[in-house]
Amino acid sequence: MTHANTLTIALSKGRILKETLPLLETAGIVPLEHPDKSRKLILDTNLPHVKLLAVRATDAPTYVNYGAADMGVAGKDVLMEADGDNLYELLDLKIAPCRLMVAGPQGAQPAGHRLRVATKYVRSARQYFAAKGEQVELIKLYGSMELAPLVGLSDVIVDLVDTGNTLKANGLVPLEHIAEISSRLIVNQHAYKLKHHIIVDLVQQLQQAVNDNG
Ligand code: PRT
Ligand code: MG
Repeated sequence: MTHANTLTIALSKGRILKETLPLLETAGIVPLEHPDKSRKLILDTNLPHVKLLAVRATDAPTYVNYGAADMGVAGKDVLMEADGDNLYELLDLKIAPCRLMVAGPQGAQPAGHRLRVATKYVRSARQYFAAKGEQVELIKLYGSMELAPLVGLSDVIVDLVDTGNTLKANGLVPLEHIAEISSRLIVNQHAYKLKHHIIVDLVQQLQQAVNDNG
C-alpha cells in the first residue's frame, strides 16, 4: 500500500481517462499536467497528497488489487475478467457506457461443430454460455474481434458494442445481450480500512459529480 498520508489513483488511459478527468475535477482533483500530453506516468495534482497513475485499461485492477494504487477506475468488462480478491467496487461512475454482446453474421449457425466464439472476454463468455448450458469453443483474441467471423476463425464474437457502427461496417449484427458495461471506481480493501476518511470523502464527492452528470 502507498504511504498513509497519500492517495494514489490508477486511471485507465484512453476513453475512460477522458471521461474521468471532469469527474475528478468536480471532486476538486486536477492533474498539474494533462495525462494525454505528458509522458509521465505518475502525475502530480493540485492536491499535494493525491497522485494519479496513467495505466493501460486492462491493468488498472491489477495495480489496485496489489495495493500499488489505493484506488482506480476500470471498465466493468475489465473487472469481470480480472482477479479482484483485494478489491471493492465502490461506485458506478456511469462513464464509457456500452454493452457486452454476442455478435456475428445475420442468422449465424454452427456448421456441424460446437459454436466457435472469438473474444478478448474469455471469462465472461465462458460464464455466459455455461449458464445457458451451451458448449462452446472459446478462441482468445486481443483485438479486432470483428475480423474473426469474416475469415472463418469463429462463428461469432463476444465484444463491446456502443453505436454498433463497427459491427455494421464489417457486416455483423448484435445477436445476444450479455451485460451492461460502464466504468467503476475500485479501491484496495486494505487501503479502504487505513485511509477510510480520505477515501469516503472522495467517494462522496464523486457520487455527487456522477449525479450532477445526469
Ligand atoms: O487500447 P488498449 O488495449 O490499451 O485498451 P482499450 O482499447 O481496452 O482501451 P479504450 O480506451 O478503448 O477503453 C476501453 C474501455 O472503454 C473498455 O474497457 C470499456 O469499459 C469502455 N468502452 C466503452 C469501450 C467501448 N465503449 C467500445 N465501444 N471499449 C471499447 N469499445 C470498442 C469495441 O471493442 C469495438 O471494437 O469500440 C468498438 C465498438 O464501438 P461501436 O461504437 O462501433 O459500437
Ligand atoms: Mg481501444
